[in-house]
Amino acid sequence: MRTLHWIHALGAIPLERPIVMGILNVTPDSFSDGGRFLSTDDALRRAEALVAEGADIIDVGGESTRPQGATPVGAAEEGRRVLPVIAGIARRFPETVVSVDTVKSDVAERALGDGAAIVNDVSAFRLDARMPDVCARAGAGVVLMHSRGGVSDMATFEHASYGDDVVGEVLGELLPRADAAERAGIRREAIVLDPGIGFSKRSEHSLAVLAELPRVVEAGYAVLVGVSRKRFLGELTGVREPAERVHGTTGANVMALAFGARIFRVHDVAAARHALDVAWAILQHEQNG
Ligand code: HH2
Repeated sequence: MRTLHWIHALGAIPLERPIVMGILNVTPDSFSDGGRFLSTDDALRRAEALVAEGADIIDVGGESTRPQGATPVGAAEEGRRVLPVIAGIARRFPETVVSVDTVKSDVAERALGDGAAIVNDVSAFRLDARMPDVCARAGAGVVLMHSRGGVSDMATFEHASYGDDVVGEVLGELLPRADAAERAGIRREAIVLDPGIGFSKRSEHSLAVLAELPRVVEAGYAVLVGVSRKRFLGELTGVREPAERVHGTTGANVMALAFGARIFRVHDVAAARHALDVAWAILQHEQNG
């Protein structure tokens, strides 16, 4: 059965249309927008713009996983960056769902207490054993993303070795994480799988995952993709500057939608909103017509 709603701590998001998750990095070092929204005021102004452009969810992160080898931050510093922003968004934009992009249960727990409804864990609960319990108790929605290694090397090629069946390996590592989450008490409808584009994956691995996305969708969980501005798009298009990769991002998102993804994590919300809504209308017309 296909999941029709994504259940989270404060309600449910209908998945009968593409859902756009706007990225808000409150970090000094993120690969494409690091340092731009470090103060709470700047971050809240950015959140307002993301909402105006049509974001359904705002994903607030305080620790970069940048490909050039990210610097891990402690839970106290990460909390100091993201918590005032999460509380501010929850207060000012009560209609907007907030997710926290963290691998740390302390940060997730405090974020859920301050108004976040979803925990986006790029390690799929590999790096903090308390994470499933924290999410289960809060009734949080969760994103379980495939990666290998720790925060500082998961977006590098350090662990990017695969045999012939990249998607098979990704699913082989990701599905046990979803099983463990369910065993900890997280409802199946609260779990979203993300194959982790660019995480421990060279361009050919990211392309293989996107081309075979229907196999990820067949696992029976809603699927999120995060292609926005990523390195493989730069390699395919020759666009070196990440902020200028919006057209490549759109191409990958539209294909992922056609292949069954329903949630799209992006920096450029208006472009994704428009492109995905138009592509969705065409797909629906095809199915109904
Ligand atoms: N990608 C990034 C961070 N978080 N979460 C999910 N679920 N899926 C992704 O693909 C994903 C993610 C990396 O992008 P960004 O946040 O722009 O960069 P940085 O890690 O440098 O902050």
